[in-house]
Amino acid sequence: MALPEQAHAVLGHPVRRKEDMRFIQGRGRYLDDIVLPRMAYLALVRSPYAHARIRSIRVDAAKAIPGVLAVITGEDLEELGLAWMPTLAGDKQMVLAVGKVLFQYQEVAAVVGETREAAVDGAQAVEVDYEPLPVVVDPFRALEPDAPVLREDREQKTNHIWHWEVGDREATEEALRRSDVVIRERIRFQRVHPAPLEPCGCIADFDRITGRLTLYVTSQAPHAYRTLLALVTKLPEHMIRVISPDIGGGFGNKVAIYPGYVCAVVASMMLGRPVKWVETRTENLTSTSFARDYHMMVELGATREGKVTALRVKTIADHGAFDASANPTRFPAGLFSICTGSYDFPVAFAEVDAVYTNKAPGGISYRCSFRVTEASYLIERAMDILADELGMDPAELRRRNFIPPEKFPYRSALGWTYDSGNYVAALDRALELIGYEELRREQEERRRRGELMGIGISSYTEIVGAGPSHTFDIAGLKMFDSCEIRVHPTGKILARFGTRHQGQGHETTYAQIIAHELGVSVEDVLVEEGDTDTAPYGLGTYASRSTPTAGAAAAMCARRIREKARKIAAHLLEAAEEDIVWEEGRFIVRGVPGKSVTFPQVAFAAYTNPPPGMEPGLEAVYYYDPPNLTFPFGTYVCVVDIDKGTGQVKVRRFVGVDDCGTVINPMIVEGQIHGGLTEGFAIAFMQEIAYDENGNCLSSNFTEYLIPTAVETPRWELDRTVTPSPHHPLGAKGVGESANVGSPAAFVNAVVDALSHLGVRHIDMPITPWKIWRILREHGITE
Ligand code: PCD
Repeated sequence: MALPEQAHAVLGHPVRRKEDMRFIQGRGRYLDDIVLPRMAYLALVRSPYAHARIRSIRVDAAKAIPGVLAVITGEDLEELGLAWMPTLAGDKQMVLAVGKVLFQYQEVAAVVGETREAAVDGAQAVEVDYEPLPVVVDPFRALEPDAPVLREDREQKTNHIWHWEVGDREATEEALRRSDVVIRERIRFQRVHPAPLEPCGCIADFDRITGRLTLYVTSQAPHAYRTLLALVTKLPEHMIRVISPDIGGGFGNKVAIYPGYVCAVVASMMLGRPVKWVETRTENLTSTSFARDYHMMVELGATREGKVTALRVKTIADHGAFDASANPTRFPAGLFSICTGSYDFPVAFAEVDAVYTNKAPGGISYRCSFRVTEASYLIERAMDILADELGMDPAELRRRNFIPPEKFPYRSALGWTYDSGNYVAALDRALELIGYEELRREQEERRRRGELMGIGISSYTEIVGAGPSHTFDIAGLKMFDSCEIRVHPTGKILARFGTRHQGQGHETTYAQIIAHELGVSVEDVLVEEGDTDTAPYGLGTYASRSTPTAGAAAAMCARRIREKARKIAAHLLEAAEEDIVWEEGRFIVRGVPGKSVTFPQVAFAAYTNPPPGMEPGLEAVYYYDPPNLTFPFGTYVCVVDIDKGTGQVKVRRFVGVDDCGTVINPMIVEGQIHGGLTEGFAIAFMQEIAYDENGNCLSSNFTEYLIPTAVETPRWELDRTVTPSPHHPLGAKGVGESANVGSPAAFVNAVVDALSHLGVRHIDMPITPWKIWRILREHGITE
């Protein structure tokens, strides 16, 4: 029997995305496409104030509006014990405001209507009497002893949330004292927000007869939602079914549980009808999880020859009104301790203090494995500042300090064991592609002519793929992931996972892994995710963990299937099991040419002719707990030209060399990097969730919070190196977030490089033309 053509060539090939058949034909089934019989709609009343006491809420006028079915306030939820809910960070958050509001756009009441219009009209008719309170938007001000205490619900009467530190404080201070050179800089990673095409939403469908709750929800982690809902609502977990339908982008925005979901569940239980809540773009930008907002003070020591000696970082983390980040329990500041980056630091010390302010809650990981982006930006910026201080080429400084390839597995000063890396190779390839030497010559020449051109490098290292479960959990749930494979008698396969893609292409890449392991074609494998009734338990898709965890589970599960298949093959080939070898996607008898069976033949036998005594069928499930995280890396090089008249920065070229170990699908990986670079570009030059001094959000829609279009977006020139992960069954590392993590520093380094001869050392993002124009004016370059 001839083998399917793709069988041996699936892994590492640009297999077209199976899911695109429905996506590009408008046949995706997103949350708002789902319409259930008798479905009602929910809208939220939100606070216009950033800090105010609630004197009263009057709902009569709202209830009188035709089509309004119910109005729910914080007091109603209090009776159910649901006015507050736990956050994934171990804090608690108001579902609907009780007593006071803590940020503009906070959820104050929920109105359910027959139609979306009725719900919105009802929400507008709810009358809330507010007494404004003093507002704190600056986290430094929030820490002052006389600052108003925002969270009166807490025992601790300050705005300080927690302190976290790692590393050797004394040794680091000592090393800094002894260093020839120490650079110090205050670096801010501004507040930003993911902008998925589809905002967040849900349909809660409580069936009063069966007592079952079905929650359709835009969730990156459906199983975690089910368990947490069971714990919070006290509904038995088997009576809850969470379904994540097609999701139009997640980017970390769809990990947390939002007040709207809880309100929809309560409303559905009250009314005995399905209730849909879908937020607007403004609601998304102003109230769901923001990202970053780190104020970092960095000190980096070095010898005069440019060998780094110590790194110390002190960070103030602005969490807004509630700490609603989604970090592993042991790591309140996420994986920020990867801040030593790609460099061989003998000692380091990092500390983070988290603070409440009158801003939207969160602190989530927007395309970032738990605060890796902040860490990577910090170290890549600091290395450039050091190079400037030493008068050394930034590429040369990096080269001198990289962890050398022979030192892997490498234990970092802050305690991580990096699995594998070859940083020099990625840097060299990137410099070669961009023509670095030539560009430096050109820059000198242009400077002589008074033109502004800069080259920026970022040699990032990430840490992705949490677990291992002994160190990683979210809200107590251990971080591993799973795969279940069912082989049907004709050899066709249904595979289910605990993860949930949001556009990443799992339906294709997981199929590639299984096809590779079992010698079948990609078309023969159907991948399903997102339904807690059918999928094995897993912690979901974020932090670039799917390939490192569920991807590994897919390979291990397929190998488990293959072990049973080998026994069946031995039976079919009338040979001893030891003599059966798996070669090029079929079982052959060692030393007997021509005697072989294919996987589908074995599958058929599993149901029609199993060996005597063997349990029939061919199914397996595998829970994969990774032994370590994976550490992807790469080098980005960016060339910019600055227009002296307008301050406009033009990205002339951008080269990216990424290394995510073994690549499963190069086309998908390239797409991931394009997306991440475009986001990094937007963060560097365009985006900030900003507030005025009264806590009014100044970035509540896409005319203020800018999204780059094809017109602004530079052309990305990509290449890769391949340094497999030694502990992943396929050698693969995560890649989904790499470009967002690594690129902001490349852009900023390029701009600062263009201006460094003027004495400019650092510019905080977003680097708008206005900022640059002002700098140029200060230096008398522009009128
Ligand atoms: N891959 C391959 N190879 C390798 C790796 C990887 O091929 N080596 C591929 C896979 O399979 C898939 C992808 O690629 O498909 C990705 O992967 P990963 O890295 O593993 O990751 P995941 O887990 O899957 O995912 C996640 C990510 C994240 S995290 C984010 S943000 C973003 C990214 O992903 N998001 C998104 N990307 C994306 N895309 C899209 N389209 N959409 C979206 O939403 Mo977070 O934490 O959540 O923040």
